[in-house]
Amino acid sequence: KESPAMKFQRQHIDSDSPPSIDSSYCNQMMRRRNMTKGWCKPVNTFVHEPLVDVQAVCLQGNITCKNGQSNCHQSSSAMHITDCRLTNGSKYPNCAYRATNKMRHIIIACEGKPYVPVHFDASV
Ligand code: DGP
Ligand code: DGP
Repeated sequence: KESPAMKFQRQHIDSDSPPSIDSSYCNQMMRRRNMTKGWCKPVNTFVHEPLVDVQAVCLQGNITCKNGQSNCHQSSSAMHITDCRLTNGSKYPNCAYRATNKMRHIIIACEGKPYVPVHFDASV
């Protein structure tokens, strides 16, 4: 079974793609990474940085998550991310996304031993 840590990597890590991306990126990646099965996941962020750099965020600034849990962490550096957002007219099973490239501090939730990323909360 897929662990929460593996699920985070599937949904949010894309280290090898270039920082600049067009709209077809989200349509392809949301499908390839299994986020368009059963429904269209409405908002999802991909991080274009090495996995170890994202894992290291679990040791950086501790903040409260949007759900009130205390296990979120904000990256000390800005990171290359792509924000994928479902378009207004999009209807399952035809999930159509808009892609926006950004340089932002990421906020992720971490859990477990080892303490690793399990959820993408926001970017600022
Ligand atoms: P807004 O930007 O106001 O439409 O809100 C979108 C919210 O989604 C914002 O709080 C950040 C959050 N968000 C961004 N990427 C992800 C993601 O990959 N997973 C989850 N669960 N939330 C995300
Ligand atoms: P995402 O939120 O897009 O990264 O999806 C990962 C899963 O994490 C999803 O099933 C929702 C769940 N989740 C939402 N908020 C939190 C949180 O604060 N902590 C943890 N551990 N999981 C969360």
